[in-house]
Amino acid sequence: MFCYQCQETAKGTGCTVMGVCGKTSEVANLQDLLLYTIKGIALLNEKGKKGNLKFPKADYFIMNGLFMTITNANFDEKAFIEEIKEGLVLRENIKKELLKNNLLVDELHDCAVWTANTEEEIKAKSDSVQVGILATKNEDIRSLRELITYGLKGIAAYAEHAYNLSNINQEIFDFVSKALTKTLNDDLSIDDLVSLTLETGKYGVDVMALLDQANTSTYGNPEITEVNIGVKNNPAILISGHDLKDLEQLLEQTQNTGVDVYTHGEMLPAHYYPKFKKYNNFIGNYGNSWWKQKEEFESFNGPILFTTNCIVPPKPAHINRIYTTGSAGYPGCKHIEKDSNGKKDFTEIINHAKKLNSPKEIENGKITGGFAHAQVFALADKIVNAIKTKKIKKFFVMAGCDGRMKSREYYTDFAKKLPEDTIILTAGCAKYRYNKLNLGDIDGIPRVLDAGQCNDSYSLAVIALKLKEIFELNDINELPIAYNIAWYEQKAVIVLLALLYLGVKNIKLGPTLPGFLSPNVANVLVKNFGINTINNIDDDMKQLL
Ligand code: FS2
Ligand code: SF4
Repeated sequence: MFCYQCQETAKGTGCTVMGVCGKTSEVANLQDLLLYTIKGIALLNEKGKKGNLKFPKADYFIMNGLFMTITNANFDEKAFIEEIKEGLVLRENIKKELLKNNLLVDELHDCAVWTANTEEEIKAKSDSVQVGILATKNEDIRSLRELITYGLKGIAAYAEHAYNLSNINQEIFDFVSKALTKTLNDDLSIDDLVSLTLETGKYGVDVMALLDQANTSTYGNPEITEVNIGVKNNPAILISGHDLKDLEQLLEQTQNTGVDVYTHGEMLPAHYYPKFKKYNNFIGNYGNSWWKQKEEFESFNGPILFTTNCIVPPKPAHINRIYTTGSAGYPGCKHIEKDSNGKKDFTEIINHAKKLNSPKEIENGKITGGFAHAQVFALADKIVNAIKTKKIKKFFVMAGCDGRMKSREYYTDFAKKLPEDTIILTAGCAKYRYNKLNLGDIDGIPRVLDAGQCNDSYSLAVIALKLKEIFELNDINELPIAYNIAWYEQKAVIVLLALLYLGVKNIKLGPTLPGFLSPNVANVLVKNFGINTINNIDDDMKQLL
């Protein structure tokens, strides 16, 4: 195996024996082979375009498969083998269509022709260097290909949540296939790949806008909300991950069952949506960000439903009360599939909850959030006034991911040390580093404004663009906004590329720069965009203030 797609990659260079995340080398190789198979399907999709042939099943397969390979989403060897088998069948069906239309004339790349009849053959293929990251020998080309691929994984994740709410943008699907096909093309220069990277950022903005539209048109615009972090006495289910449609179905099915529902990790922002407030058994948020789940699942007592990443390999004793759905998976944990209408039956989890103890309280009180674009626009006069009267000197976008590395304590300390005339704009699970610090408010505006999940970083960009318009500035970088972003997995990669596409400069990215950036590619990012990483709090604060 060789994997360097996340921030915790071994020694900052690559996991080679086993993932720091807990992924086995077998699963890592199968993920590579799934990606390879996906590229073959994308390539055929591209051929179809020449004859105006569309393959919606291929678009869905590519999206879902990419999502499955995101860090901490799926650890289940069997799920990957099944997915690859399905991909091979789909690929051959597409070929038949292309042949009928005389669109299959050139010789195809191995990723579109390789085949296997047994699991052993699939595993043997997954083991070969040819399907892995290191098959690309030039380290700069490899770095850019992977940067683009990770951005596409982020796009796929967000597109899938939107898809589950019946919001689809065909242009995004088309771009994903085009970009995947280009990562196979040995004729592309570094410059070509750099522009493809920026184009990926453009589709990052588009997909986050699509998901924002899907979420807000279905569940209303997030509004200021106090979320309970204590517990009640009923048995309960904990729902984690990012998929709001799954949450909605769970809330519907738990009505009048005596079973409560709590959010974990990135599901916290669901409480900010008006539509979810009508459910009396939707009690609050339990615990903190993803990496604290082992202890928090212990004290929660009830079953846990993962709708997406981030899964930490569970204690054996917890496996039977962990359920997965969608792109998520873990060996031994029951996976709940959707039916042909997108319906999921959570009866088994609800009945399971009834037999278990209610959650043990680990915190109490409330946390405040719900500052996505519409809510912030509603407060615009107040905010603009506070900026004009210098009560707010600067905004710090501290969005992105949290992680278990000790070095991430930097973010809590940085937040604590920020002057009192500054505001933190946050989104994603990075927020757990400072959303319980009680940093106070400025004229009633809380000093930590949480827009939502990692994809709601889009809201932060919309807010910045609005402020640029109000203050009649020419450049988004003239605003009193500094960016100190924490990354962990590939959704943060697409958020970063989206910000670069929007012209944001001098982003601090930490706690370390990605291991997949070769020195030359890192230099391109430093030279053109001023990207830099964290150093120590005092120097960084000086620089950003
Ligand atoms: Fe946090 Fe993990 Fe949101 Fe990432 S819960 S690092 O998936 O996408 O953020
Ligand atoms: Fe290593 Fe991260 Fe890849 Fe897991 S996802 S194998 S921790 S680089």
